[in-house]
Amino acid sequence: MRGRIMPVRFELHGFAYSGPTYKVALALSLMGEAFDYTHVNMMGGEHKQPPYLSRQRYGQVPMLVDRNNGRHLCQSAAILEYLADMTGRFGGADLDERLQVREWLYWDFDRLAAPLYKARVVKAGFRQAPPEVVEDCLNAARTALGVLESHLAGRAWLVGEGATIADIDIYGVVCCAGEAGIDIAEYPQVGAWAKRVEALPGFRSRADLLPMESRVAA
Ligand SMILES: N[C@@H](CCC(=O)N[C@@H](CS)C(=O)NCC(=O)O)C(=O)O
Repeated sequence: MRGRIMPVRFELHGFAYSGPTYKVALALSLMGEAFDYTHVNMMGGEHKQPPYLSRQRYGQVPMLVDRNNGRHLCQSAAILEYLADMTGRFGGADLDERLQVREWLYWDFDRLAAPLYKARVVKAGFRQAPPEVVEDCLNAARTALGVLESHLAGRAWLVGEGATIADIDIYGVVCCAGEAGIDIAEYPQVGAWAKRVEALPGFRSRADLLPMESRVAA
Protein backbone atom coordinates (compact mmCIF):
# COMPACT_ATOMS: atom_id res chain seq x y z
CA MET A 1 0.00 0.00 0.00
CA ARG A 2 1.37 3.42 -0.92
CA GLY A 3 1.63 5.85 2.05
CA ARG A 4 0.72 9.53 1.97
CA ILE A 5 3.46 11.93 0.96
CA MET A 6 2.23 14.47 3.52
CA PRO A 7 0.67 13.36 6.83
CA VAL A 8 -2.93 14.40 7.31
CA ARG A 9 -3.71 17.43 9.46
CA PHE A 10 -5.53 15.75 12.35
CA GLU A 11 -4.56 12.98 14.77
CA LEU A 12 -7.37 11.66 16.96
CA HIS A 13 -6.53 9.79 20.17
CA GLY A 14 -9.38 7.70 21.51
CA PHE A 15 -10.97 4.41 22.41
CA ALA A 16 -13.27 2.37 20.16
CA TYR A 17 -16.12 2.17 22.69
CA SER A 18 -16.00 5.88 23.59
CA GLY A 19 -19.03 7.97 22.60
CA PRO A 20 -17.14 11.29 22.96
CA THR A 21 -14.36 9.93 20.69
CA TYR A 22 -17.00 8.98 18.13
CA LYS A 23 -18.47 12.51 18.19
CA VAL A 24 -15.11 13.90 17.07
CA ALA A 25 -14.44 11.13 14.54
CA LEU A 26 -17.91 11.64 13.05
CA ALA A 27 -17.41 15.41 12.82
CA LEU A 28 -14.09 14.89 11.01
CA SER A 29 -15.70 12.41 8.64
CA LEU A 30 -18.67 14.69 7.86
CA MET A 31 -16.26 17.58 7.32
CA GLY A 32 -14.27 15.49 4.85
CA GLU A 33 -11.12 15.52 7.01
CA ALA A 34 -9.15 12.28 6.96
CA PHE A 35 -7.43 11.64 10.30
CA ASP A 36 -4.82 9.36 11.79
CA TYR A 37 -6.28 7.42 14.69
CA THR A 38 -4.28 6.53 17.82
CA HIS A 39 -5.79 3.86 20.05
CA VAL A 40 -5.41 4.77 23.75
CA ASN A 41 -5.05 1.65 25.88
CA MET A 42 -7.61 2.63 28.49
CA MET A 43 -7.88 -0.92 29.84
CA GLY A 44 -4.15 -0.70 30.60
CA GLY A 45 -4.53 2.76 32.19
CA GLU A 46 -2.54 4.60 29.52
CA HIS A 47 -4.82 7.66 29.84
CA LYS A 48 -3.74 8.14 33.49
CA GLN A 49 0.02 7.93 32.81
CA PRO A 50 2.25 11.05 32.68
CA PRO A 51 3.02 10.92 28.91
CA TYR A 52 -0.70 11.10 28.08
CA LEU A 53 -1.61 13.42 30.98
CA SER A 54 1.02 15.91 29.83
CA ARG A 55 -1.06 16.35 26.68
CA GLN A 56 -4.60 15.69 28.01
CA ARG A 57 -4.84 17.18 31.49
CA TYR A 58 -8.20 15.50 32.26
CA GLY A 59 -6.89 11.99 31.70
CA GLN A 60 -9.71 11.26 29.28
CA VAL A 61 -10.32 10.47 25.65
CA PRO A 62 -10.73 11.98 23.15
CA MET A 63 -7.77 14.22 22.37
CA LEU A 64 -7.26 15.82 18.98
CA VAL A 65 -3.89 17.01 17.71
CA ASP A 66 -3.90 19.66 14.99
CA ARG A 67 -0.58 19.16 13.20
CA ASN A 68 -0.92 22.51 11.44
CA ASN A 69 -0.24 24.35 14.69
CA GLY A 70 0.63 21.72 17.33
CA ARG A 71 -2.54 22.26 19.39
CA HIS A 72 -3.70 19.45 21.66
CA LEU A 73 -7.44 19.77 22.12
CA CYS A 74 -9.55 18.20 24.87
CA GLN A 75 -13.29 17.87 25.60
CA SER A 76 -15.36 16.67 22.67
CA ALA A 77 -17.75 19.65 22.60
CA ALA A 78 -14.85 22.13 22.60
CA ILE A 79 -13.17 20.09 19.86
CA LEU A 80 -16.34 20.19 17.74
CA GLU A 81 -16.47 23.97 18.09
CA TYR A 82 -12.80 24.16 17.07
CA LEU A 83 -13.37 21.98 14.01
CA ALA A 84 -16.38 24.08 12.99
CA ASP A 85 -14.21 27.21 13.29
CA MET A 86 -11.33 25.67 11.34
CA THR A 87 -13.41 24.22 8.50
CA GLY A 88 -16.20 26.82 8.41
CA ARG A 89 -18.70 23.95 8.44
CA PHE A 90 -21.50 22.87 10.80
CA GLY A 91 -21.00 25.86 13.11
CA GLY A 92 -24.38 27.55 12.51
CA ALA A 93 -25.32 30.22 9.99
CA ASP A 94 -24.94 33.31 12.23
CA LEU A 95 -24.25 34.38 15.81
CA ASP A 96 -27.75 33.49 17.00
CA GLU A 97 -27.42 29.98 15.61
CA ARG A 98 -23.93 29.59 17.04
CA LEU A 99 -25.28 30.56 20.47
CA GLN A 100 -28.07 28.00 20.20
CA VAL A 101 -25.57 25.36 19.09
CA ARG A 102 -23.50 26.10 22.17
CA GLU A 103 -26.57 25.81 24.41
CA TRP A 104 -27.23 22.32 23.07
CA LEU A 105 -23.59 21.31 23.60
CA TYR A 106 -23.71 22.36 27.26
CA TRP A 107 -27.15 20.84 27.75
CA ASP A 108 -26.05 17.54 26.24
CA PHE A 109 -23.28 16.79 28.70
CA ASP A 110 -25.33 18.08 31.62
CA ARG A 111 -28.62 16.27 30.93
CA LEU A 112 -28.26 13.56 28.30
CA ALA A 113 -24.72 12.31 27.76
CA ALA A 114 -23.67 11.93 31.40
CA PRO A 115 -26.56 9.70 32.55
CA LEU A 116 -26.91 7.77 29.28
CA TYR A 117 -23.18 7.00 28.97
CA LYS A 118 -23.05 6.03 32.66
CA ALA A 119 -25.91 3.53 32.32
CA ARG A 120 -24.22 2.20 29.19
CA VAL A 121 -20.80 1.58 30.78
CA VAL A 122 -22.42 -0.21 33.71
CA LYS A 123 -24.49 -2.39 31.36
CA ALA A 124 -21.35 -3.19 29.37
CA GLY A 125 -19.54 -4.22 32.59
CA PHE A 126 -16.83 -1.54 32.39
CA ARG A 127 -18.03 -0.06 35.70
CA GLN A 128 -20.10 -1.17 38.67
CA ALA A 129 -23.04 0.71 40.19
CA PRO A 130 -26.06 -0.28 42.30
CA PRO A 131 -29.24 -0.93 40.26
CA GLU A 132 -30.95 2.15 41.72
CA VAL A 133 -28.13 4.37 40.44
CA VAL A 134 -28.52 2.90 36.95
CA GLU A 135 -32.28 3.43 37.19
CA ASP A 136 -31.73 7.09 38.15
CA CYS A 137 -29.44 7.51 35.15
CA LEU A 138 -31.98 5.93 32.81
CA ASN A 139 -34.76 8.15 34.16
CA ALA A 140 -32.61 11.25 33.67
CA ALA A 141 -31.66 10.16 30.13
CA ARG A 142 -35.34 9.48 29.29
CA THR A 143 -36.31 12.95 30.55
CA ALA A 144 -33.63 14.48 28.33
CA LEU A 145 -34.77 12.42 25.33
CA GLY A 146 -38.27 13.78 25.97
CA VAL A 147 -36.89 17.32 25.69
CA LEU A 148 -35.28 16.40 22.37
CA GLU A 149 -38.47 14.72 21.16
CA SER A 150 -40.52 17.89 21.81
CA HIS A 151 -37.93 20.16 20.27
CA LEU A 152 -37.65 18.09 17.08
CA ALA A 153 -41.39 18.02 16.39
CA GLY A 154 -41.76 19.95 13.12
CA ARG A 155 -38.03 20.58 12.71
CA ALA A 156 -35.41 18.72 10.72
CA TRP A 157 -32.37 19.83 12.74
CA LEU A 158 -31.68 21.03 16.28
CA VAL A 159 -30.71 24.54 15.16
CA GLY A 160 -31.62 26.41 11.99
CA GLU A 161 -32.17 24.81 8.60
CA GLY A 162 -29.18 22.49 8.38
CA ALA A 163 -27.06 20.08 10.38
CA THR A 164 -24.67 21.61 12.92
CA ILE A 165 -22.18 20.32 15.47
CA ALA A 166 -25.13 20.26 17.92
CA ASP A 167 -26.64 17.46 15.83
CA ILE A 168 -23.29 15.66 15.56
CA ASP A 169 -22.65 15.97 19.30
CA ILE A 170 -26.07 14.72 20.36
CA TYR A 171 -26.16 12.00 17.71
CA GLY A 172 -22.99 10.62 19.35
CA VAL A 173 -25.08 9.98 22.47
CA VAL A 174 -28.41 9.00 20.94
CA CYS A 175 -26.71 6.28 18.87
CA CYS A 176 -25.65 4.63 22.15
CA ALA A 177 -29.17 4.58 23.65
CA GLY A 178 -29.79 0.93 22.78
CA GLU A 179 -26.59 -0.12 24.58
CA ALA A 180 -27.85 1.77 27.65
CA GLY A 181 -31.14 -0.15 27.52
CA ILE A 182 -33.31 2.59 25.99
CA ASP A 183 -35.37 1.85 22.90
CA ILE A 184 -35.16 4.92 20.65
CA ALA A 185 -38.36 3.77 18.88
CA GLU A 186 -40.16 5.30 21.89
CA TYR A 187 -39.00 8.69 20.59
CA PRO A 188 -40.14 8.79 16.93
CA GLN A 189 -39.01 12.39 16.27
CA VAL A 190 -35.57 11.59 17.65
CA GLY A 191 -35.46 8.40 15.60
CA ALA A 192 -36.36 10.26 12.38
CA TRP A 193 -33.76 12.94 13.12
CA ALA A 194 -31.10 10.27 13.74
CA LYS A 195 -31.86 8.83 10.29
CA ARG A 196 -31.34 12.31 8.79
CA VAL A 197 -27.91 12.49 10.46
CA GLU A 198 -27.10 9.01 9.10
CA ALA A 199 -28.02 10.19 5.58
CA LEU A 200 -25.51 13.09 5.62
CA PRO A 201 -22.65 12.74 3.10
CA GLY A 202 -19.60 11.39 4.90
CA PHE A 203 -21.58 9.71 7.69
CA ARG A 204 -19.92 6.59 9.09
CA SER A 205 -20.81 4.38 12.03
CA ARG A 206 -18.77 4.17 15.22
CA ALA A 207 -17.56 0.66 14.37
CA ASP A 208 -16.39 1.92 10.99
CA LEU A 209 -14.57 4.99 12.30
CA LEU A 210 -13.01 3.64 15.52
CA PRO A 211 -10.95 0.45 15.31
CA MET A 212 -9.45 -1.31 18.34
CA GLU A 213 -5.96 -0.45 17.13
CA SER A 214 -4.20 2.62 15.77
CA ARG A 215 -4.75 3.37 12.10
CA VAL A 216 -3.09 5.75 9.67
CA ALA A 217 -5.45 7.64 7.35
CA ALA A 218 -5.93 5.86 4.02
N1 LIG B 1 -16.63 15.62 28.70
C1 LIG B 1 -15.64 14.73 28.11
C2 LIG B 1 -15.94 13.32 28.54
C3 LIG B 1 -14.92 12.35 28.01
C4 LIG B 1 -15.08 10.99 28.67
O1 LIG B 1 -15.90 10.79 29.57
N2 LIG B 1 -14.25 10.06 28.24
C5 LIG B 1 -14.22 8.78 28.88
C6 LIG B 1 -14.24 7.67 27.85
S1 LIG B 1 -15.74 7.65 26.97
C7 LIG B 1 -12.94 8.68 29.66
O2 LIG B 1 -11.91 9.09 29.21
N3 LIG B 1 -13.04 8.12 30.87
C8 LIG B 1 -11.94 7.96 31.75
C9 LIG B 1 -11.99 8.94 32.88
O3 LIG B 1 -12.83 9.85 32.87
O4 LIG B 1 -11.18 8.80 33.78
C10 LIG B 1 -15.64 14.87 26.59
O5 LIG B 1 -16.71 15.13 26.05
O6 LIG B 1 -14.58 14.75 25.94
